Amino acid sequence: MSPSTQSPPPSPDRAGTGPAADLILDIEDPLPPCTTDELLDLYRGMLRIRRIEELAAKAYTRRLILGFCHLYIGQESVAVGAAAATADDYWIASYREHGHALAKGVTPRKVMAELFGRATGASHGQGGSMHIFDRSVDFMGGYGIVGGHVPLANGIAWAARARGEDRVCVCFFGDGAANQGAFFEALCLAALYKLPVVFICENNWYAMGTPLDRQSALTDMSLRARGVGMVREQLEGWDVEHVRQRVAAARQHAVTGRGPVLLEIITYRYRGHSMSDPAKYRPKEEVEQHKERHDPIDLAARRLRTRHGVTQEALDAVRAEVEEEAADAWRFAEESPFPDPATLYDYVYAPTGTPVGEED
Ligand SMILES: Cc1ncc(C[n+]2csc(CCOP(=O)(O)OP(=O)(O)O)c2C)c(N)n1
Ligand SMILES: [Mg+2]
Repeated sequence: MSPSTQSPPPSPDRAGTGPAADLILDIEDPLPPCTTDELLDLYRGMLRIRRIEELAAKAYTRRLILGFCHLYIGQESVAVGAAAATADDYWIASYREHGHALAKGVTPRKVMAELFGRATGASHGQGGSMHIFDRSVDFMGGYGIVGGHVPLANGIAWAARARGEDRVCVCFFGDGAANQGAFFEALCLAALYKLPVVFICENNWYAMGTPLDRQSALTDMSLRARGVGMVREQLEGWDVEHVRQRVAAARQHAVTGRGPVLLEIITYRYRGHSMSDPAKYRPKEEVEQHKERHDPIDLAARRLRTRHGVTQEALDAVRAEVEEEAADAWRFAEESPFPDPATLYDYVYAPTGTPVGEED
């Protein structure tokens, strides 16, 4: 490049000039298509989340689960597709995180026991539905403050890079969170420092009862990346294989030092915002139509039958396995003890002197 065509370095004189480039993720699908066994695994993973949450809803109405409870039903393809691309990475999520925890490998028993508030739960029964945490699979928690965990993803990614790990932090949040201040600040710094983060905005079109077009003048949430110079992509999330591919592409971008990526994945929740929301703000037909057209579990089952030649009997066998696993998780939770009240203040701060990475 000749000196005359080189752009001058940024300086105070030039501040604010020039349009921000729109950086679209330009990595093609990095993985070969799913084998039959891989797709069956994804199908199993999605069914597992759905059945465990259906049981959780039942337990909630029987008052075996108390407090808040936000179900992920309908969105399963996002967490399960992402897990297939980032199994060994760090994850962090919001309060709608039962599905993410299960997809990342927290066992159904530990998840259900946590929902029941029992000592055998992932967070010793002291976190509950919104605060499942399991360091053994690097599931760095669910968080209740909307957008509040997004800056934490930066810290996790910074630490991973400082330790020389070739790993990213995958950060899940909602469309509502993408309107929150901490989100903007975190995005800005992640792009500046080229942190290895894959930000996944799960756009389910609602923040509590408010549809996206009544929360934000901009409804393409991936465009939030543009203002901070971050790479972005928007995709539909019904097809678990497609999610797996695009998250793998985003991961490849982030882990090779090219900086973070904002993926906006369009999805839909079938239940109310939480167990106490009758969801009167949207017509029933909207939900029914969506299930009919885009249910991720039905879509995977259809593909397994038509493209992979899997029989209905084989799919039924997976369903039966998942059913037994969920029933076992309920039994385990119900039979487990409540935490000892003497442990009430445990796990709030890391014990003094605990080396980083060795906390409980
Ligand atoms: C800072 C903050 N403001 C408000 C709330 C109350 N609140 C809880 S969930 C929620 C909606 C968030 O919607 P979204 O980010 O789209 O996630 P979704 O529930 O759809 O998964 C709100 C406003 C909160 N928990 N924290
Ligand atoms: Mg939402």
